[in-house]
Amino acid sequence: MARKTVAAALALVAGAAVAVTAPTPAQASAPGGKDVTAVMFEWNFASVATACTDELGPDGYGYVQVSPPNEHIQGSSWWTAYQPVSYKIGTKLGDRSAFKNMVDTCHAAGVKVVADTVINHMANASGTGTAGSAFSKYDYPGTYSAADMDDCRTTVTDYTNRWQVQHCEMGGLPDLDTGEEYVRKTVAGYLNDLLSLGVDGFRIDGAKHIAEEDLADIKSRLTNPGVYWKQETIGAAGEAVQPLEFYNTGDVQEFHYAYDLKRVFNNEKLAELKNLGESWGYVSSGKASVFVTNHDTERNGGTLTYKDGPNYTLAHVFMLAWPYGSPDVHSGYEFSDTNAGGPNNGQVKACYSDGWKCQHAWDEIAGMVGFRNTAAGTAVTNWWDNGGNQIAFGRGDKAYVVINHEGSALTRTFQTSLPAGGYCDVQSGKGVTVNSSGQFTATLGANTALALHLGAKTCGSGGADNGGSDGGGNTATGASFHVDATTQMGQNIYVVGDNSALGNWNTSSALKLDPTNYPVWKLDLSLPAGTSFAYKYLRKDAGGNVTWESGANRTATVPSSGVITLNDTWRS
Ligand code: ARE
Repeated sequence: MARKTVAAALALVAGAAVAVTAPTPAQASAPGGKDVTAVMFEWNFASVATACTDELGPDGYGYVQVSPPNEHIQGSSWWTAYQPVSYKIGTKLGDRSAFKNMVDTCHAAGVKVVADTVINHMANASGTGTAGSAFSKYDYPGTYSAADMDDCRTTVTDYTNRWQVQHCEMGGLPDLDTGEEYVRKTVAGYLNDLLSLGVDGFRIDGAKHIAEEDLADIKSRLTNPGVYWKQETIGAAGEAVQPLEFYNTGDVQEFHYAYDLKRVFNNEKLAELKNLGESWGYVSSGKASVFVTNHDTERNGGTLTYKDGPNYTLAHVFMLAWPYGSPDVHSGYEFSDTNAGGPNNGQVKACYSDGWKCQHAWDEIAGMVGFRNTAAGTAVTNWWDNGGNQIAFGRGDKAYVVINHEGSALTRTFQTSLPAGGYCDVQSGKGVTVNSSGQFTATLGANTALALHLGAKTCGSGGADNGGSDGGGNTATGASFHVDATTQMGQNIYVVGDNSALGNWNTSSALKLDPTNYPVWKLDLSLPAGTSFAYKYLRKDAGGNVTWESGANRTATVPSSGVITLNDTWRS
């Protein structure tokens, strides 16, 4: 199916008189050794800044992408952000100084900033924008007037018609005449303003609705014409405008990758993923921006969403482990109404509160960002599959991942190319030992993964679990801690107790619990059968300040076989 798509695309490109554009430095794939972008959809700028410091920087994300920062129509729906009124920086997400502070804070945390930019069209409405500018349809005083709009004033209906796609109104939104000098200059002025604030890259919204030569002209006017540039070109089969045309200006979002991950994870076999990439008809890897879901497709059913449970989580593990394209991790919020904007006007008081999903911080996803950075530049090695939904592969001699997407456990000795030694499985936080032949034996529960890389040799104090290094990722006997505890942004819950595995009451050796199922924090710890122990939970803030829960020490005893499950509630 995908192969036919590209054949059709190539035929169309060959047949159409594709305009030859001015040479512009093309930025191939997210530059720098760290190519994962966290897309903080509808997060306000102050909350993005905090996330850069607390999570995105430490986890190794190279980029953060923010929702459109320019003035747009007012309203509670998220899509108001896609109806520009002016290019002033000012929305419910924050003003110019909040934006600048966010860029500076993210840079200090080692994270570059991509802005979602809406430059194809203006607002289909009248009123006052989010920064106080009065406007009406086709007239945006101080920015554009009716003369700057394209001549076609009807909605795009026929996507096989190039002229219509690039000159008429997408969804009824007044289309800017980007062939015009004043419009090109004004759009470039906006992008240069963002560059002056320190922005490192742009997602070009609706790129396929703009002629590539117009984009190339605009890009050539930038103070940094080599800026990272990621275009929403989509590439639907049979359409006139296809992603390949946009290579000259930058990267293109490969939507088929996300559609195919949904199909394979929901209905087919992971073993098929063995050659996922250009041979599936995709754009070339160095030009591809990929994702499991984005803000449109999580609402229109095109891709997996957070509602798909382990299929969604494991698809992220695969995407981050697999060397194709530059991945975006969409971090959004729960919704039942597809129009609903971000909770609290974009303020994230704490991850996993008020509906914020914080996918970027899920252990299974965040742990794979370090894996990807370590594996950068290496090829797939040691592929194994069971012909069904269990796969494993290495990345050179740097990393190795196993994904068990069957409904039952997988126990196996895996052959890697990793150097012998101890590793931390960044999925479970448990220790794994690779022997001198590059092998390790492990048991993975149904719908779980295991991932090892040279950058995570030990499960350190920041890891999810410091316990049992049993060489196989198994917890034969031990304790499963669960504590219901509410926290603020930057705070984490730890457990500490009266034996060495539990840190001997030393708060700096306390074990961090996993908030994936917030407000319930969880940790599985290997302990010898029959161990009686005392323990208590504590909270640490971003500065490392410790707050103990109140009351007496808790006690428990590990059974002679299996695990004791402790269901506790934080005592404030
Ligand atoms: C809103 C209302 C509309 C109304 C319009 C104008 O919902 O009912 O007509 O305003 O008054 C987002 C929302 C839209 C919203 C818009 C402006 O999704 O619902 O419209 O903001 O507020 C096409 C484009 C592609 C675009 C998708 C949504 O090619 O570029 O449609 N995606 C981007 C963003 C969107 C955003 C916009 C563009 C607009 O990611 O979030 O819209 O800035 C085939 C084609 C695709 C086509 C698709 C859907 O698959 O191949 O190219 O995508 O159909 O038509």
